[in-house]
Amino acid sequence: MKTNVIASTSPDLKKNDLILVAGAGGFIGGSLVRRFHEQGFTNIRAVDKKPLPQWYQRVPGTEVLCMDLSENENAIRAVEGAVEVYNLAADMGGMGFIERFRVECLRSILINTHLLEAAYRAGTQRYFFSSSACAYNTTLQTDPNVVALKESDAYPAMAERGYGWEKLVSEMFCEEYYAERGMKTAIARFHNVYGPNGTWYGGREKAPAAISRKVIEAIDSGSGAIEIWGDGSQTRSFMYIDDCTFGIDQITHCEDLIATPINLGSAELVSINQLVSMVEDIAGVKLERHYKLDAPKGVAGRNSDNTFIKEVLDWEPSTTLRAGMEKTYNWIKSQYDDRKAGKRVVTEAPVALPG
Ligand code: NAD
Ligand code: GDC
Repeated sequence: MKTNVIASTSPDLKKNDLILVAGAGGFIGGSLVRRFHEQGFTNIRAVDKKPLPQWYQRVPGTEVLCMDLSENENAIRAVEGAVEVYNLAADMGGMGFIERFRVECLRSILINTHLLEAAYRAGTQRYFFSSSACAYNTTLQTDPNVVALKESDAYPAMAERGYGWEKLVSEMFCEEYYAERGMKTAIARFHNVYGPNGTWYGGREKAPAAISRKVIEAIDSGSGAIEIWGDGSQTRSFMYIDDCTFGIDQITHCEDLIATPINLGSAELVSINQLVSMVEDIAGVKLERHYKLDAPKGVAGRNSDNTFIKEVLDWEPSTTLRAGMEKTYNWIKSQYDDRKAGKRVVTEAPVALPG
């Protein structure tokens, strides 16, 4: 089985074909733009609603547009001439965000709805949509000793409130644009993606970055303690960013996966307590653990069943959590130190308070 072969897998594309990446100012979108740039693609349009200073990465030689893609006329402008469209734009974050901003998460449906129609009318040849494991039936995720989720576990549906349902309905849009109109769409259900150049503070961060930052803060402040949401028994798998961008490329260009939702996630299951121990080991410290039981916890357990992706692509995400967390922790530590020294860091878009 191929593991982490970072090679060009976009056979259909000419190097000067226009690729649109929506959400390019964010974590995965920015990394995807960088991947295409490194593969030698010369015509990349990077779009995000955030002002440029808040973009996590800015890749040289790309066209940059700052616009709100929930506005239809902006979506039409964004897809002009695009041969491929990758939609990674959404108002999202870790559990601290999606449990409190469900309306904002649901409103992301406007982005995909407008982009799909605009891409269809523009004659786009491939359209990728970033779905989520939050689309899966939550009644199957009530035990930390979870059975890994396979693609058919999304139905009968009982998705994560707000965010998960938006993903499920947007998946349906992608399926029907192919079934009824023949537009080749691709759908990946990401399982908790982490790595450098992502959100690490401000409220949208997910557990890998949050725990890394909290360990760094504990060391810096000398507090000797860390606050953990829940009782730490919750289990997850965490996928390293390079596996994610490679998987997006593979899935989008696989004829057997057109309009077919597929897991894109690691199968390495860990508890949050084990994640904390791993970060402590990387940092060379042992901390007192304070459990905040009323904090956002999401599901009790979640893992990716990679049977289907191995069968179709002969590949699965395989960067070990330890290897990925060492890179992630070190990057966040450098960001933390830079911010403390008053230097520019990856800035977090302020979380819009409701009302
Ligand atoms: P992110 O927040 O870092 O990036 C999303 C980007 O979309 C942000 O920069 C944001 O400004 C932009 N955006 C939001 N609304 C917009 C709008 N109306 N117009 C234009 N841009 C807009 O998130 P990410 O982690 O990079 O996630 C990318 C995609 O993958 C999202 O669709 C997310 O739901 C999905 N996903 C991510 C994960 C993960 O663990 N990171 C897991 C499952 C699914
Ligand atoms: O936020 P998250 O990474 O999202 O939380 C994972 C687990 O880590 C939760 O049980 C949470 O309570 C626990 N946790 C412990 N301490 C902390 O300080 C902390 N911060 C955070 N954030 N979590 C902590 C995610 C969604 C994404 C995406 C992925 C798809 O849910 O937030 O939008 O859809 O799922 O897999 P998680 O994994 O619950």
